[in-house]
Amino acid sequence: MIAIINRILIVDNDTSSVFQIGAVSSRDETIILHVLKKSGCYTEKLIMNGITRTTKFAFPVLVVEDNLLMRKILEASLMEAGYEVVSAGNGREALEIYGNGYYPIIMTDWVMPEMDGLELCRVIRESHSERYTYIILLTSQDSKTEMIQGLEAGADEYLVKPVNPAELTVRLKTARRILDLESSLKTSLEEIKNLSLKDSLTGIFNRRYLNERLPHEIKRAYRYERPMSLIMLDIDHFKAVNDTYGHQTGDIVLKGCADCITGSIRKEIDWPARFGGEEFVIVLPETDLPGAMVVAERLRQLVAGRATRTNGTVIRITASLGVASFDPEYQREPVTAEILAGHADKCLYQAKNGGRNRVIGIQL
Ligand code: GH3
Ligand code: MG
Ligand code: MG
Ligand code: MG
Repeated sequence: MIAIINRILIVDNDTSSVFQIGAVSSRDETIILHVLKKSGCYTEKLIMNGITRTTKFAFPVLVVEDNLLMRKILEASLMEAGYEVVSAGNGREALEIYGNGYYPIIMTDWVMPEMDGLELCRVIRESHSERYTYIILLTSQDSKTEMIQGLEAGADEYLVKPVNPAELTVRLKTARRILDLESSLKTSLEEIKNLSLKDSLTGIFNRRYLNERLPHEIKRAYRYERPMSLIMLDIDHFKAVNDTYGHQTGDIVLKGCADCITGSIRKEIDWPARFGGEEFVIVLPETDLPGAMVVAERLRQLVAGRATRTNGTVIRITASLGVASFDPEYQREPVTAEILAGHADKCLYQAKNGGRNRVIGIQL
């Protein structure tokens, strides 16, 4: 396949390699990220205004072998194939190296002093590390019993010594294929998990996430003896918005309100969630009542000040807010997620009864 993107020619018909092409263009400069995955290395090309910068990344392999000569031969074959090699003389040394960085592929000898290959396999599998490590076990005998023992210990593959360089290359290709599959599966699972914790209309966290995370946030406040607050926001007379303009327009207004909340809080620290219907919760770690009241009042003004324009009409809404705060240092009764949310809800109810479009707060 030949494609021309902004006068830069990309040729992609090499069946032995996988191309990943990402192109971003701006007005008068062209940036093309061109990643080529070969057997042992990644090549990244950044092309900007006709100037090409190429960066080569080698794929790391941890080689564990006590025999120096064997180790040197393996290292040479792997480097020849384009891999970056880090070596260890036994299982214990390998674990130290493994503990300081992620190695997607480990190629280990079986018989070694201090810790042998089987034990190394077991320890790595028991560590339940977040990312998968593909383990190739090197054996000196081609016996079924040894092979089964190795695979049972957690190895993915075994190679009989002396290792044939061509076989080594194809085994590593298999390892890369499995690792690629594992990583794309993980990405998909993360995406699914994210989707299950986010509200589809507003894009912010849902009630399920709130229920899961709020108790942890409270525990954290107790552990570090830091104040914490929770705001509950409910749009005033929202039923009337739906009744007057239709449910679809109501959805647009709701989404706008969520955006308004997200845009007005401290990113990475505070987090909002859709509690249900037209109610939102904002969790404010490290925030005492006066601080939370400032945030809530600013939010009230922002919601009241914004206008949604659809089909030639301008829709304005207001919201009522309840705030509940606690400080572990002065807290007599232990606070739970239900207690904190319950108090914020009571304040919200008072704000509604007091005429709406207002903030009421309580120190627990
Ligand atoms: P109040 O000031 O007392 O809170 O009055 P309200 O009308 O906002 O409260 P009420 O609980 O009577 O009505 C809430 C409305 O929110 C009714 C429901 O149809 C609407 N609503 C809930 N979820 C959604 C949604 O996802 N989209 C839209 N468009 N409306 C929703
Ligand atoms: Mg050995
Ligand atoms: Mg309401
Ligand atoms: Mg409501």
